[in-house]
Amino acid sequence: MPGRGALIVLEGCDRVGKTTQASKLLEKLQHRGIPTQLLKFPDRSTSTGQIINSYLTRKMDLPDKTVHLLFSANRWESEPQMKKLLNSGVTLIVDRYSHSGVAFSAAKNEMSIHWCYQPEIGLPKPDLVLFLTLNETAISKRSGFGDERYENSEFLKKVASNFQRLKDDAWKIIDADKDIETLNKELLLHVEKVIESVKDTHLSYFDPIAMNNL
Ligand code: FDM
Ligand code: MG
Repeated sequence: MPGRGALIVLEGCDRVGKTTQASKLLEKLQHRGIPTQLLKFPDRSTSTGQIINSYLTRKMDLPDKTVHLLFSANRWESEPQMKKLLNSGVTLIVDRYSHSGVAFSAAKNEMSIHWCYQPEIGLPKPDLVLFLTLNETAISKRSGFGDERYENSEFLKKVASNFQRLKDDAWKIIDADKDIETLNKELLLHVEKVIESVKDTHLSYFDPIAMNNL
């Protein structure tokens, strides 16, 4: 039995390098013969993803709670496939997941963190969350924001403080202020360790208890 794959999530604020690091991890794991797939949320290619994309690009307005639930539904659309892949031994590298869902929506002050977490209950829980951080100076040196919703510093400060409240034992806080290759090697060490340690365990799920203190 090859055992199950690991669910590995890259999180953090905008422009910290999540997408670059996720595809490099995929490349390296596949090169080592470890079955791996890359997922990205929001997945803008699905039916819910297209509405989310229209919202993010300001082509459509939607009430805050509606958008929140759409982001969650966008993950639920992938859930059957994620479970199938993980249980058949495929490791998933995921670029943003439920933590972005909660941290971004709760930053709008319309919904509590607790409320935002509810629709995530039952989704596969990550074995490892690589949370990439950058200080203000380092971030200001990176290329600027685009024109999507949420791309402004004030809002992202609130998102960052929400992320701090979501940390648990599965999180590794990583200083991303280093060159791409050095950072990727550091991430790969954590990833390989987790792949090895979870392969004979059961997948776990977000549960109501984890968020009791929010
Ligand atoms: N975002 C992302 C959310 O608000 N909720 C979610 O559940 C997810 C996964 O969507 F501002 C936000 C984060 C970001 C925007 O994400 C688009 P990408 O990574 O830039 O595509
Ligand atoms: Mg973006």
